[in-house]
Amino acid sequence: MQMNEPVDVAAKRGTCPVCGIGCLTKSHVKDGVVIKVKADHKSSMPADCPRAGQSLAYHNHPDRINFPMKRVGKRGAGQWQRISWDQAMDEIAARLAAIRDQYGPEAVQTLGGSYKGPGDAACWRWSSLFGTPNIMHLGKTCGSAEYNAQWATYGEIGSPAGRPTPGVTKCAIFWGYNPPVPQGVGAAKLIKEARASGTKIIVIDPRRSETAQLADLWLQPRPGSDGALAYGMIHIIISEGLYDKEFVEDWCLGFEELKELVAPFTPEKVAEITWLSVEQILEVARTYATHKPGIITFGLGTVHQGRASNATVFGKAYLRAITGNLDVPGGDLFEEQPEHARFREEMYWDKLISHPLRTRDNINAHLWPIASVRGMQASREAMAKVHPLGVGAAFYQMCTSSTTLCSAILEQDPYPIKAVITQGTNSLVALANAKRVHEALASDKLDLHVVMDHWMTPGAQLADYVLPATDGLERPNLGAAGGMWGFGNWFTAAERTIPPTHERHDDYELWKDLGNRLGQQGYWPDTLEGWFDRLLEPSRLSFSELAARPMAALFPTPSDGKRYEQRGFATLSGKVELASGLMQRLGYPAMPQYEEPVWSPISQPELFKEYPLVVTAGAATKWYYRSQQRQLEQMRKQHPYAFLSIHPDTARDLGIADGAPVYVETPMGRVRQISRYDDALHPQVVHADSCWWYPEQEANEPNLSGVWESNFNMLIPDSPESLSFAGDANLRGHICRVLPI
Ligand SMILES: Nc1nc2c(c(=O)[nH]1)N[C@H]1C(S)=C(S)[C@@H](COP(=O)(O)OP(=O)(O)OC[C@H]3O[C@@H](n4cnc5c(=O)[nH]c(N)nc54)[C@H](O)[C@@H]3O)O[C@H]1N2
Ligand SMILES: Nc1nc2c(c(=O)[nH]1)N[C@H]1C(S)=C(S)[C@@H](COP(=O)(O)OP(=O)(O)OC[C@H]3O[C@@H](n4cnc5c(=O)[nH]c(N)nc54)[C@H](O)[C@@H]3O)O[C@H]1N2
Ligand code: SF4
Ligand SMILES: [Mo]
Repeated sequence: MQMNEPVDVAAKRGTCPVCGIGCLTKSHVKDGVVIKVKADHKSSMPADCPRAGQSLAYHNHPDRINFPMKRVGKRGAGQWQRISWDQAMDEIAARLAAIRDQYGPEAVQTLGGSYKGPGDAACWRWSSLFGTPNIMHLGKTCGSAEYNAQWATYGEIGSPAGRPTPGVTKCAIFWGYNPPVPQGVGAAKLIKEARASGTKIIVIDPRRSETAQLADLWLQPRPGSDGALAYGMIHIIISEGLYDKEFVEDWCLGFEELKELVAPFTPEKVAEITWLSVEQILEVARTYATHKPGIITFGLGTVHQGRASNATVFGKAYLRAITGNLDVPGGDLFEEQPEHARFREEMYWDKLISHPLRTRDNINAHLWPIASVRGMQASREAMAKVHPLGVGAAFYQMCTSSTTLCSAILEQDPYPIKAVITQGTNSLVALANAKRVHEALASDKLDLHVVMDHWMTPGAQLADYVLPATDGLERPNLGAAGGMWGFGNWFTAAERTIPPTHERHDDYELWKDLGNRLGQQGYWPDTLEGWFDRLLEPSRLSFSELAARPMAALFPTPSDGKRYEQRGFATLSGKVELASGLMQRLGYPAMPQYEEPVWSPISQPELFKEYPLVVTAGAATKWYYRSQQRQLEQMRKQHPYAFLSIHPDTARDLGIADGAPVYVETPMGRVRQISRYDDALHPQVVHADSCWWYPEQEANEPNLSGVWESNFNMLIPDSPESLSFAGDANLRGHICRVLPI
């Protein structure tokens, strides 16, 4: 022990408060105050996370919201009155009851964004019991289309974390996915280890990402054109006879239709669409098909392309299937149902939703039936043959999109949304067409808007009530996003490091307290720990028993794969449905045609003359978790502004110096960012940081913490035709122009 270390401190386990990943920590607590936080090295997440050192800065920051507040002036005027939790809960519950009685329970929408811990699952539980199918969570912001495509094709999802097995996996395609940023140095190490063991590492990404820097083969497609590449690869694999004939024969339906679908996608044609070379396209197809087993990862880059994602995500699913890579060790091994916890049971929507007033499906159902209660039920029926609960897909896909949320508020189309409860969404910053989101949230047509957060976001400025949430240090956690979202099968557990400070409450308590005032008595254990006990019942461990283990985690039973040989695939036919019966039943084509994004060089050739660059926006950055942590000085020092990365030749032609302010413009307007030269980009492609706002600026209307200054999402369309078949926004891959200021 060092001489100057306080003697009465004890290292306590807990959860890192900085982002929703919720890594385990060890903290020193003195007199009830946390004085030092370190990573718990037994945790699966890294001590190397660049944000982790900021735990205390985050927890103690003077701008944190610490007390419930009620709006007393006009929406957005910044006039607040401090009230008690009881008053807030009584008033909010009374207003929700009135809205439910007048408009039906569907008129209440709950919003959650990126993964934030146990609040999300508590929110869905509440929504089910209240009777509203209108929830939004990372199923939309992180792109549900990719999982839906897999569920519609083979009923399960393969290696969602995208981790190659060194020595076994022969080829790994990181497609629109950059694990060293979201998963840290551990992921980079694994990729290097796999490569050293002989795995071919392939990266498909317009940027020279951290993963691209580790690759054997790196392809830089034009943002938004990945669907053409996928169909081109299938074309090559079929025409060169490189597919797994036996697996296709025995297990796949719709192979002839697939052949026909991809026939036009010759290497030459694909090269023209994607700005790749014919040689690259041939090489990626042949390498993947001849190095087995192989994986193709999930990726935000491929699922944030709106309607262009349809061919991309189905194309990825077809590739995994026709090469025989489904459910094989080292390939796309299927995740098993979570055996330790009963999240899926919690998400058994049509059992829970029993409110007599509820008569309508969610607000998307008329546009994107896959993302509806009807779609969820059809999908679950298909899965039921394989999984007794059969709800894996079901829950995640049922999620409204911001496009219809705005129409429901502003135009009552297809029916009114009158209340929005936002818990951990920075809605004006993270959602597409931010101006329309603003119009909806500022509208008098919205009767009630509640925001629970750690900070006063631009969206919170428009709320009627703002509520303070606990962070990781102050609340217990039953971790691992996968588990809490109803798929994935490992859980970590950590007790609170200290009791909640000020008047911060667990997100869980919001739902419990509203629920108990709205007829849900008996459904809500008194504490979050109590709810965790209930959830963990299948494991026969209590939450505190799990948290007290030397390794406070539950892992899945390892699988040898090929479980389909006994039980079939979790589809309507029990086979891999290249032509999807589920999609057809819901009114979609059985296979999606390739489509360009709404504003692309090919879909808008005339406009492309005026907007001659293509922009992809929002790759995850090291220092921030989406819109978060802009308040923290250390982060801002490292990444002070929204950067626009641009090829130096292109920049110089435009008279833009490295580090100079620029405007990025799409047909919807312009934002200001700071140029950053990147000679690894294609000269006609730029990357814009997304989710930017300036918490240090004036918080009230009209400034709203600088949300209109650099926020690329106000330049992104949200029209129904721009979105994926699941209603996911077209966040990346638009034509744009860049101008010096
Ligand atoms: N153009 C473009 N737009 C994008 C993206 C992109 O790549 N490009 N990425 C998209 C993706 S993948 C996502 S997930 C979304 C993210 O969208 P959001 O989820 O809206 O954004 P976040 O920044 O993750 O967090 C939102 C809020 O949650 C609050 N918060 C953090 N922890 C807690 C908690 O424990 N409790 C409560 N109540 N609040 C908490 C934060 O303070 C923050 O205000 O953005 C999407 N938007
Ligand atoms: N440090 C950190 N970690 C995070 C987050 C964070 O913001 N910061 N966000 C969290 C969240 S909410 C999520 S959803 C996950 C996301 O984790 P990832 O899936 O890795 O998401 P991104 O980095 O947004 O996008 C992955 C890659 O897609 C590329 N890309 C962009 N456009 C295209 C395209 O048109 N085609 C192709 N093929 N690729 C393209 C980007 O350049 C980027 O390198 O990470 C989580 N972890
Ligand atoms: S900031 Fe997020 S990823 Fe980093 S250690 Fe904390 S919880 Fe983990
Ligand atoms: Mo996300």
